[in-house]
Amino acid sequence: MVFRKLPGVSASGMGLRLSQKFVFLLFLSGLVTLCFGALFFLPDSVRLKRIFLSKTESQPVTVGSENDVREHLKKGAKDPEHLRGITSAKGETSTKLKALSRKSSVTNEAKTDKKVAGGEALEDMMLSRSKTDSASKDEKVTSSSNQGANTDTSFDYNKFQKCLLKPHLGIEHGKPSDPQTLQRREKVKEMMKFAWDNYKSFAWGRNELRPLTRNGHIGNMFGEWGASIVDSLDTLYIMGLMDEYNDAKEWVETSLDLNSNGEASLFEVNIRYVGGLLSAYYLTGEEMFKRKVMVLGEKLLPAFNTPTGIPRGVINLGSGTSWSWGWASAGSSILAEFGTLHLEFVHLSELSNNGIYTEKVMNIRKLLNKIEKPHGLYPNFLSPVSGNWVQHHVSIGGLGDSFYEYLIKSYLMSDKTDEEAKKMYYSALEAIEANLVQKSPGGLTYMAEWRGGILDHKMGHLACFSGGMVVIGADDGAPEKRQHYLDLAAEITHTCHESYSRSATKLGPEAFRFDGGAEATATRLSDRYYILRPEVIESYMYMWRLTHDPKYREWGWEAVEALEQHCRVEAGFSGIRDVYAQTVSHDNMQQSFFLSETLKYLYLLFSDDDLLPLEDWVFNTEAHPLPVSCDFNTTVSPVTVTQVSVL
Ligand code: DMJ
Repeated sequence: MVFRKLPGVSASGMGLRLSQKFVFLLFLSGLVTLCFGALFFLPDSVRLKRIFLSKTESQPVTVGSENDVREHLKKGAKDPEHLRGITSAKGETSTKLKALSRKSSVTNEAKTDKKVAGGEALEDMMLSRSKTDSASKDEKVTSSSNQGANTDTSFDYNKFQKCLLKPHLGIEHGKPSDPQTLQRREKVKEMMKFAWDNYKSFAWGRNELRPLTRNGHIGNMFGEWGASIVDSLDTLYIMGLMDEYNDAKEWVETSLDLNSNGEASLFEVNIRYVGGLLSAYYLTGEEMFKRKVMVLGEKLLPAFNTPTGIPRGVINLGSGTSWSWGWASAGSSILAEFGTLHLEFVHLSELSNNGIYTEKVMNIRKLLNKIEKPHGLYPNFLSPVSGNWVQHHVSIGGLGDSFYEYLIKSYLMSDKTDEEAKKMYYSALEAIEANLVQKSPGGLTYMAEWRGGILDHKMGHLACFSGGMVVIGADDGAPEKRQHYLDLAAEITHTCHESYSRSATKLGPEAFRFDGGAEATATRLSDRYYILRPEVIESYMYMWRLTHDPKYREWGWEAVEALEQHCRVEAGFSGIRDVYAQTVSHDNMQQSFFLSETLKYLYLLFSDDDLLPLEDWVFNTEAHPLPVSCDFNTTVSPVTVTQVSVL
């Protein structure tokens, strides 16, 4: 823009007319706003961004209101003497709900006081405990970095236990009377001991075992915190491997140093460590697990500091800085990652007596509920800045999978009171059926992937969890659809079994196709590997529990035999590179999910249903059992709601 000096205009006016000055100022302020706004689009690593936006950059824009939190936390207020599911949970006012209602009259001033008081209460509580060295280290961090996350942990474990229909009764628990099934269960237990012993001998404290080279693997996804140990705690415990469990517990107590500042996937940390520690606490009542998970939960909160409150994929656990995966298009966040926090975060709120965790995940839920969905489907990539979809790729396998799983499990874990989760789940399933579910020429039902309206006729091993997902939700959909859902679940599980039985090793490939003449087989070399994944066996376990069709136990046993024959090596279990090869080549990795999921689901498959009954427990996506919500009359103080705003 060119400014002309006008006759008769003073120097102080810089020779500009009033209207020109106005336009100039407008231009300047526009420029400043533009530059500031551009900072949000810079990667977090850019120094300029850190200087200008540091911690205050992106206070999450919380979509959820206090009502949403309240609604979500609503529990079945039941006489604890009654069995879950017999007394109606709905329409009654729970203790927690009452407490939350009190909260609505709390002024902002009081909220601030409460935050401070919460911090002090936490410190008092921490100080009054006898602590191990490592515990006190962690707790100091909590006190100094307290963001108001942890307040009063008045969770009453004994009362909680009374809520369980089938409390855990030790080593004999779930023992099948049928000798063959018992023998199979013992075999799975032996596999777990073998996997564990080798991990302990060669990779103790590392994330995973490399069984061929007999050393440890750290990896960059899970922090540097002995992932296999935390992932195994509950499996060892339910199998009655008590010496091994005690070793694992001792390591967590003395060596799980949550102060280490590694970079890690928020999703992986949540499903493996938060899930693993929560389960260990709920199963055993060991307060140490609760203390650890409270510290860890708080370290995850900064990941939500984005303009929408949708967390990014990777977090530095020391600084709290977070960023998106380099491979995620346009700095987007991944549906299966930010959509797989709900179960664990609700329990973090439950144990800490602080609503902030629930608030974070309700915010995500609210955004996903509101946003327009192509054909009712949820694409896999979403911008944490704008809250819009970035690409229209939809999949029930990788990138999307556990988001759907967590919708139905949120409903089940809420003791069937979380109506919003229920509605979202069944609408999503309807859209999936309308757009993705296909029948192959050979009559196999599968879930294709969807790219902007075009179907890719491929199904990943990861998508095979969906047989289990559909069957656990079969009962709560529309009554006329019950049989249909049971059939759909059985058909998907059958297809996944076919992907195993059509290979030379009787183990399934990473992805299999239904085009170019293929029927449940991998056509690309790069899809032929098997890395000890659990999803197919997971569906067998749920199908067995809900139908008692003996074929699911037989299919599970086929998998055991194949694992023994092809994946067991001298020092542990290893994935294989090509399931179609007669002579296998091992990948030298014993994944931590093999101990937490694959072997646990097999053990449950060969146990009676009263070992972790589905009425009492919901398994997180890493197979860590979390209890179904139950009002056991805890004394609950008001939840601290720190951010309430609308997108
Ligand atoms: C596990 O870590 C979890 O099941 C996750 O949801 C996706 N897949 C792996 C195992 O395959």
